Amino acid sequence: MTATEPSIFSRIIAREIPADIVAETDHLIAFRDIAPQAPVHILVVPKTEEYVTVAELAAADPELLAELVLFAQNIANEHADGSFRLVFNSGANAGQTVFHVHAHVLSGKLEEGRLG
Ligand code: DGP
Repeated sequence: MTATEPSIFSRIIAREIPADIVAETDHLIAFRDIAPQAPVHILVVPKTEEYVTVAELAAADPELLAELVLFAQNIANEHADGSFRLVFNSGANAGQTVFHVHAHVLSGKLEEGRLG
């Protein structure tokens, strides 16, 4: 039991709030972003909310990070033509708004001025 509230993504993982879930493994979940910035915009999220940034995840559990990248590729194969951008916003000044590490899987043309 932690002192802090579960993240919004933990609440999606627990099915406490709805989301368009497209894939799930023992360690990861993927669901469509609520505010898509590309024709395919899916978030890949470790089920643990122990890590806030991708660097923390890389340092603590590189195998899980590798699993996340391969899972993202599978999602891009299934939902697009296999090409994709993988974006991790790290820190509030970089646009991170949910402090539970997650990757944006983006495919197709991005909206003007968003995410790069
Ligand atoms: P970031 O800015 O990198 O922290 O991205 C957080 C993303 O999460 C943002 O693109 C919007 C998305 N998001 C926030 N709340 C929800 C939610 O309740 N459901 C879904 N599907 N996406 C959410």
